[in-house]
Amino acid sequence: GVHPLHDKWVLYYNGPSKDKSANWEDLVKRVMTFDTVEDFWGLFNNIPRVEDLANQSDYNLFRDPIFPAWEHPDNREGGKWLLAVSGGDIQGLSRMWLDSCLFAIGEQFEDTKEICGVVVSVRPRGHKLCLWTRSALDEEKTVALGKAWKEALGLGPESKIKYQIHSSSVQSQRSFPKGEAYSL
Ligand code: M7G
Repeated sequence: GVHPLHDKWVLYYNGPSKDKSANWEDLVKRVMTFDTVEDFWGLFNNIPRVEDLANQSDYNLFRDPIFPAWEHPDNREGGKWLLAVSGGDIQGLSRMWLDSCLFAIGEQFEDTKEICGVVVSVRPRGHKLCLWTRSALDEEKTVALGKAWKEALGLGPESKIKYQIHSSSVQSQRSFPKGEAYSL
């Protein structure tokens, strides 16, 4: 049988660009939309694994119709939980990317619409895994989500995650500005 998901999800990819004048948004390519568990696995098993991506690549999995940009209406009041993963641990990054995808599409979390998407960024100088959430100023919801995500990733108290508000990224035009709103 087919196992429907609660929502439609869209996978986007953006890779390294030689064209420095290119608009960031234009580099973000829609790969596929799906709304069943089976189509998720079909997609996942047929695209390059995180281990095989070129440096500077990102996969973004977002709830339709949210575009993975700070400026999108569903992200404008949101932010992201960030887990830094050491450059040498590409296997760990790959496993936690899958766990994060399943965490998002599985809708295990009771306040499920709070999750906008998940992003993996392959950066050999320091990989990043992010959970984008909708309501940055709602500390209770945001912290509860961060805890649930850490648990889904099997992270212990020694692993720290920090939360950054998208409006600071808009202001600084940087994905990872200094400072954080919350940490866990
Ligand atoms: P990144 O690849 O997320 O960070 O963003 P990193 O290179 O530090 O690993 C690189 C650049 O892409 C940013 O400095 C922005 O110029 C642009 N960029 C990334 N994101 C996620 C956005 C976004 O949501 N909106 C806009 N306008 N630019 C972005």
